[in-house]
Amino acid sequence: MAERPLIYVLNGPNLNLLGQREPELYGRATLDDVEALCAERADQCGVAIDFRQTNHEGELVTWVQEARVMAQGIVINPAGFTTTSIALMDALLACDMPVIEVHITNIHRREEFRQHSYVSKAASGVIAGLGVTGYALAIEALSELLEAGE
Ligand code: CA2
Repeated sequence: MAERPLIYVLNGPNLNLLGQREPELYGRATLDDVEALCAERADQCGVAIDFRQTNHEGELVTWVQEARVMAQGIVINPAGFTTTSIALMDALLACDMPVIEVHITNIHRREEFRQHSYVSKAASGVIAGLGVTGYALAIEALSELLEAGE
């Protein structure tokens, strides 16, 4: 049987707190729940995932560089690095593969400082405001892009 395409699902700072604080904004699902949701959708779509979270910008950049050689696509919620990290944008721009940016909340309805994303410059698509379902949708979209050879 052919090996399944590998998608890195990367999460930025403070997302380890999901489900523990601010449920009115981010919902009640924990990051473990999100990983299970992603694994289930990946299975249905015939892809494999490597799911990770870090609070460190350099580690996230290193993982993106790793994905460049190990994976066929990236789903990323850059969290607080969305609006600040040129290093993350540069690492993603160096990846010749589809990248989908996910935000649990609709960043465009929130404070102005959340609305500019460096990461979007390197993304094939952006999903925001659909809660953690956005992760599953991103995996589905990415698997379709890979199938179509894009
Ligand atoms: O909506 C999103 O997914 C965000 O990427 C989440 C980031 C925020 O900085 C972005 O503007 C939008 C924050 C992640 C922090 O997650 C927490 C979860 C629960 C409790 C506290 C923080």
